Amino acid sequence: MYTLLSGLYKYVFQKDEYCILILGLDNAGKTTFLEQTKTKFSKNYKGMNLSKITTTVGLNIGTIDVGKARLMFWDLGGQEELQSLWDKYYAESHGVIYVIDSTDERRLGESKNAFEKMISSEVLEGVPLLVLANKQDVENCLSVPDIKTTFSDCAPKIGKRDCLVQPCCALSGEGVDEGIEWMVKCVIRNIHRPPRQKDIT
Ligand SMILES: Nc1nc2c(ncn2[C@@H]2O[C@H](COP(=O)(O)OP(=O)(O)OP(=O)(O)O)[C@@H](O)[C@H]2O)c(=O)[nH]1
Ligand SMILES: [Mg+2]
Repeated sequence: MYTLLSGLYKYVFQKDEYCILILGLDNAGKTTFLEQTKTKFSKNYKGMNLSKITTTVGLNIGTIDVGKARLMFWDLGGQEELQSLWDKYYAESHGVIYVIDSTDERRLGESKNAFEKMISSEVLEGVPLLVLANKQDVENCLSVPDIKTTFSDCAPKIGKRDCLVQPCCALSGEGVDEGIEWMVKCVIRNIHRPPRQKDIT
């Protein structure tokens, strides 16, 4: 009877945990996106003032529950010297959210290079990629087709991975729910796929 009840309890309440990395150049809006996500998806979370967010030097973490999935976010600093730390987290991650500042055409090539380097890592093979075209509230910003054109030569490296380019405004929250729901769907589906290369010993 105890086993039956504990099994039932686990079935109803136990969450499957997934680690999601939030990457992108400095000033892209990663920490703002994380705070907005926590505010939207956690009932009792009293969000911080988004305008008070400053550049990330280490990492920020956050957890949300979406249905039976628990997403644990690692938001890493995007400054050039901090990008060398990104790959230390790849092996643990089930998904990557890559944030782009759509108002910064000048640094779009730099952002593409950092993205390309990241997806070239074998450890991330098969991991879903959510690319956020952030700051869509700003007039004359780059559109999703503009960004897709610049990133188009990454397609062979993306390969068969799930990949979505989602327009978003981390400040207002627009596009955040769509992005998170897509990621949840992908990581759950991925769990039922054959193991990634790194898992084969
Ligand atoms: N207009 C606009 N500004 C945004 C948006 N999202 C973030 N910002 C602003 O962009 C700046 C950088 O945001 P952060 O969240 O600190 O960026 P980050 O990617 O975490 O930067 P690092 O921690 O340095 O890697 C801040 O001034 C934010 O208010 C957005 O959707 N629209
Ligand atoms: Mg930050």
